[in-house]
Amino acid sequence: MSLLDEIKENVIRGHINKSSNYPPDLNGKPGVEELVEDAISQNLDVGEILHIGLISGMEVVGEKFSNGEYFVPEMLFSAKAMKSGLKLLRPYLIDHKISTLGTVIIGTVEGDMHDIGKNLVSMMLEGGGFEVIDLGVNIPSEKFVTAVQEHPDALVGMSALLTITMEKMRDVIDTFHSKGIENKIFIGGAPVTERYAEEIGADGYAPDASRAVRKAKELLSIA
Ligand code: B1M
Repeated sequence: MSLLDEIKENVIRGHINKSSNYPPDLNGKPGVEELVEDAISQNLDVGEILHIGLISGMEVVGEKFSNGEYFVPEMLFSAKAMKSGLKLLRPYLIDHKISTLGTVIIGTVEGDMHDIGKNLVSMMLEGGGFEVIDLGVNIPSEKFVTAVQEHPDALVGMSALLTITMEKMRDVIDTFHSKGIENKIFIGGAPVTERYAEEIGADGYAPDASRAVRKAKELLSIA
């Protein structure tokens, strides 16, 4: 099995590191943390570690949850394992720039606790030269309003992973309109589409983290 396949397998199994005793049969064996460290020290491409190792592992976790093979605890272990790998990739995804292209306020909408994709978008935006104000998860409209009042020139990014919480994006946009706030807004997350973005009056949509950087530049008219 290749190192990238091993990373993927350990995300699927939710095995964080050697000292993690979940799942019991992998106790004492290298987990996502050690395997990502190995991949980095072997100079494997960071994009491949991210997409072929970590993200594709998470896709399998989603399928297993959908077909009833996994429940929330298994998803949680996989999320922790994935985060431990992402933490190690962070310095490679962020190339510290001296001046910033602009500020992006980002958050996962109210009722939604998913933050892995949002964190990845934040990292890629930082790597792309933006200052990122990450509000976190479960962010109600009022918090987005307060944040734009503190950063009047900021672009706003919203993430949602649940079909029920994506409707909160509409609420934030409606709140902005009712208060006369004109900051541009872009959205993303697994259930979100370009069409939905148009329907709720968002200024943009990006399907993944790298295209989020392109969209942010486009919305701020940065070549
Ligand atoms: Co949840 N969950 N989850 N979950 N979870 C999904 C989303 C689900 C699709 C699983 C499934 O059924 N197959 C399903 C949603 C179904 C639906 O609504 N259509 C689901 C469910 C049902 C739930 C619960 C309701 C389960 C329950 O309690 N019964 C519950 C809800 C909790 C809540 O939020 N209130 C729940 C809980 C959890 C955990 C806490 C266990 C955990 C999250 C941990 C965490 O984030 N800290 C979790 C996980 C891990 C998942 C899956 C398996 C993986 C999500 C993920 O991290 N993907 C997910 C299944 C799946 O997506 N395959 C699932 C990897 C990540 C890199 O991708 O987040 O899509 P993603 O981000 C991408 C793009 O979407 C995009 O760029 C990112 C990088 O390329 N993107 C943006 C994201 N935000 C963007 C913003 C942008 C632009 C692009 O601009 C601003």
